[in-house]
Amino acid sequence: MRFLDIVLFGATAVGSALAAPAADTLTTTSKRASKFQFVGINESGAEFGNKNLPGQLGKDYTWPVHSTIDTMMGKGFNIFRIPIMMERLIPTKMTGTVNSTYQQGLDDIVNYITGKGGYAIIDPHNFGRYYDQIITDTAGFKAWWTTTAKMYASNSKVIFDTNNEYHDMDNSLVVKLNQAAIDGIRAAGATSQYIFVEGNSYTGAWTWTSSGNAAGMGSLTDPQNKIIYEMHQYLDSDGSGTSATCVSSTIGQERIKDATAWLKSNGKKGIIGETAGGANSQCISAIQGMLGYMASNSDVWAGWLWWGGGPWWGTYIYGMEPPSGTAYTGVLPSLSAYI
Ligand SMILES: *[C@@H]1O[C@H](CO)[C@@H](O)[C@H](O)[C@H]1NC(C)=O
Ligand SMILES: CC(=O)N[C@H]1CO[C@H](CO)[C@H](O)[C@@H]1O
Repeated sequence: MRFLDIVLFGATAVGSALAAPAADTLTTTSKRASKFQFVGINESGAEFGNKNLPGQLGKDYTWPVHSTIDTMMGKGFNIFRIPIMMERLIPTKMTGTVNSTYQQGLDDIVNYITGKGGYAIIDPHNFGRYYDQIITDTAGFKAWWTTTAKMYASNSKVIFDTNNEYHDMDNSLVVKLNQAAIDGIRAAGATSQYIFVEGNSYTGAWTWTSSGNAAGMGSLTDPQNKIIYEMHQYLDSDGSGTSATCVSSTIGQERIKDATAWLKSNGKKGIIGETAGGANSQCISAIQGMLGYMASNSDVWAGWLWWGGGPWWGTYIYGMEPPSGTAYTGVLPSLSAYI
């Protein structure tokens, strides 16, 4: 999902911040029905209010809530993507030092998730920009990642996502930034973790070839060989994830065919890091079709994550926050076979 939506929801949904946490409690960890290694949710909050940097905790941004993690792990989810702002964690310059207020918030949610045996994805939700400028300083970007990865070097349940949805940049720059992140993470001594890389054009699966990502992204190298290609796929007409209407009941599987072929012919692993559709029968069929197709190609698809959970979404069309989020009540009950 793009900046505009985050700003919009960040501005309008703050009222619910004071609502009491969901009463759901974790009783047992559900048995996983699917073959996927990772099934999870994007947990928004810390990237909200991103026009206000650094911003204030509780006013401009918040952190995902522990009880939501409990509830969703109880339903079988095992991976949570935590969008953050690069500028909030390391302000002023990418080679700088961490802001301890923000770091404590990140540590708290990451350690909570991984302490329960889940995976936590650290997702700089920056679209390849730092203070709104396209990042061209690959050495600075590498330094940002070395500083960040050092904090989690000993936690193998952390996953590093180089950046959310690069777009409108040179494809070659996107490849260089991904490689710099990989190099920076490994240089920090973080050698056990998966690294999720993302492509240009909002890392869309449906445009993986036409955008040019297919031409260059395959050349990324990791001495630990733990790269997973994170692609995003929404099922509305322009693929932007802004409508509750899906193109057709078969659009999900159609849109990831090309990327599936690329993963197979290049011997790579992929994950759908963001997907969603409206709470209606056409979208539910489209999502089921896509996840079923991924399950039958689980040699290359490691899993999927819904967009999105988090305490401030309110009545958002794709809201996956318990107990009353639109997708939590209207879509999730139809997805149990794919978790
Ligand atoms: C650190 O972050 C907090 C909010 O997370 C902010 O209030 C504070 O101004 C920041 N400090 C610096 C030096 O950026
Ligand atoms: C829709 C959306 O924003 N999904 C995010 C999941 O992580 C994020 C979300 O902010 C990236 O954009 C994706 O947009």
